[in-house]
Amino acid sequence: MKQIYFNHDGGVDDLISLFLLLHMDDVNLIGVSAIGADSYVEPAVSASQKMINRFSKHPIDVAASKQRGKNPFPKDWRMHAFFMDALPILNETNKAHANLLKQDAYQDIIEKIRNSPDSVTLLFTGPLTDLAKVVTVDPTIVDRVERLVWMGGTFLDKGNVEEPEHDGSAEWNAFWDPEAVQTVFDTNIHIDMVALESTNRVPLTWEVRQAWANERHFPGVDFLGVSYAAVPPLTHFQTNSTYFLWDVLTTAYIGKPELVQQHAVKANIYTEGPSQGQTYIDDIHGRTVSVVDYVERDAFFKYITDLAKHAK
Ligand code: AGV
Ligand code: CA
Repeated sequence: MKQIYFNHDGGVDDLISLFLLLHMDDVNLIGVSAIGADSYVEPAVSASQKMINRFSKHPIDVAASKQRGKNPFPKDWRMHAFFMDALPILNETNKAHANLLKQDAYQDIIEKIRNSPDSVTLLFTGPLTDLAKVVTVDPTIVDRVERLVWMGGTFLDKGNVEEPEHDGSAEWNAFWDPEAVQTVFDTNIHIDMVALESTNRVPLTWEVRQAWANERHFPGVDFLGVSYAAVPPLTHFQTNSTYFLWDVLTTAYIGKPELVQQHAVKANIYTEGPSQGQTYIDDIHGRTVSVVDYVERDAFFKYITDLAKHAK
């Protein structure tokens, strides 16, 4: 059993990641927290609780983060968490399995890692702000961390940030809080970075929507289709709002690592100026990260759709 702690930021693919994690056989989900980065924190936390109440076999409490980033996400994207929180499938009457914790997310992460008998894999599908706080408050915690699996960063020329005063080279989770990435890079935690190199291979397309529609008699597949109906697909060409299955790929990598390929690089990050949030190769001062740079696209979509079919 893999011991997983999941920290996310409330987007559609973050919440679908939680849904899929709850249906993986060899995963023991020891904790969940949400940060109001690509979402507002209240609906992100509330939807997480409802997801656990609806689909988890055992209780898991949820912590909210009070941390703030440097470069805010567009409001339109942050609104998706309200849509997810309102979905009927998450609002049936269920046993209350997931309490809202009083402590801040970083305190919950420290406590859950400390109390785990085995070392813990950290799954982060938003900015690294809470983890940076964890390692700053308690630097010895890294000895109990198996590794970090993070959706973030890219070494491609083009990232996915299109904002005034920025050159477009960064990925959003890194851009929201570049200093946090630097703080985490400065530890010796093993990092698997699910970068845009691999997530660019899994856009939401009409073909994917249609495949889910065709199998909507499975409640879990219908849930995928309804959730992703909130976001724009790739039709003719990629735009700033085209949606990819960024976090779902990152989560699928936990459950089925054979889906991807990766290679090691020495990485660094710019924390200031027009390239802030850009991760870059730095053979002299960089730290080693394993970049997930390829995914078997069809096998990936089959894997997540099959997992969703297990939902009851
Ligand atoms: O950069 C990808 C990250 C992922 O964690 N997020 C969305 C995923 O949850 C930010 C993001 C980039 N482009 C977006 C994003 C878009 N077009 N819509 C919403 N979020
Ligand atoms: Ca996210």
